[in-house]
Amino acid sequence: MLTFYNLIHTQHAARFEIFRGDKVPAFEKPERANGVADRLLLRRHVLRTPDADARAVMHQVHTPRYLRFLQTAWQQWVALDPSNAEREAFPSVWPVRSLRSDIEPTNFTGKLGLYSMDNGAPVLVGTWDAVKGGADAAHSAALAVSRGDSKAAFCLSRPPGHHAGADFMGGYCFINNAAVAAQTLLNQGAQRVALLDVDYHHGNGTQSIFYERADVLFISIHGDPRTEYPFYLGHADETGEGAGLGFNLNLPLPAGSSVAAWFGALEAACTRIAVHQTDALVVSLGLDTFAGDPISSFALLADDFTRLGQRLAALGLPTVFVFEGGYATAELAVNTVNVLEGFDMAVSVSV
Ligand code: OKP
Ligand code: ZN
Repeated sequence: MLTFYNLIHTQHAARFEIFRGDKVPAFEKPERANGVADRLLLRRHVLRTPDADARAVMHQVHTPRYLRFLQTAWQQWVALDPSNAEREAFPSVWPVRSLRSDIEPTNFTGKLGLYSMDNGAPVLVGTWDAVKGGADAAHSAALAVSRGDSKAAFCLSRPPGHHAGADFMGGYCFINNAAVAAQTLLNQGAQRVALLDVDYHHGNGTQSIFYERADVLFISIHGDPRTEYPFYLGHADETGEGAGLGFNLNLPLPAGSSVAAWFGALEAACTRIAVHQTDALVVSLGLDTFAGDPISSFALLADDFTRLGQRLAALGLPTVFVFEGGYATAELAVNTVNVLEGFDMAVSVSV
């Protein structure tokens, strides 16, 4: 599997998050991607440094005001008080229903809340560089697949991206790398892209970016939002709007669902992708469906990830894998590489 590795992901490393009212060590940490990179090298996969600038594509999936804010947020935070350089910027107030989000406040706290969906994505000194590097990696992977350099490519970066919408961050995410990859495939000539999100959590950001578009079919298998994060999106009745009607498919499963139930949903997803006459596939590859994940409640085991890769390869599509969640750090590398090697294995058998 050809991997584009964002080496500067380490520049975003939140010290903590708020969990059940306590400050706890952040689940989303550099060791996650480091471990995957180490295992890819051990297994003799090729790791490339991203070589393309995603700036223009980022503007196709995010708003100008959001990108402008994110790029300068840290400088604004430190300008408030030089001692803020030692602090991470967490939002504390949000424009919920009846409050306005059309006017950008001048106050930093006002802006940070406007552009956040929760308190799970603190801005740090290296956040912009890390997430820009992630977008470059996703863009580079999609370009490589478009050029036919490789049947499939893997964007290895963190923090993840699928909760980030056109103009907001949240749930550890800032820039929607999977949306960048899908947009790049379209820009390079694909007519129809399918974006399959297999992370435990619904990809609300990705869904919202493409909700009114027919060129990207979004499909997600995830924990039922009635009980699982992100709670406010991901229900089965969300089928798209306007031109996008019929191009959004949510397959929520109850927390605690069996492996068989999960693969049943995967089959439904693959059937929908097959009838879509898809030119290319993006996979939001979250590994938090693993039975041992500390913040999720599905039951997949190491071999199930191999089977997932094999099933995706059977679709026969140029494919870009984009790394998302997965917090059982000790097992994460094996599970991730199992998906990629399951895919490679099935592709080499079919040619
Ligand atoms: C990201 B991904 C605030 C954070 C609440 C957020 C979970 C984000 C999961 N303490 N938890 O989809 O794996
Ligand atoms: Zn997740």
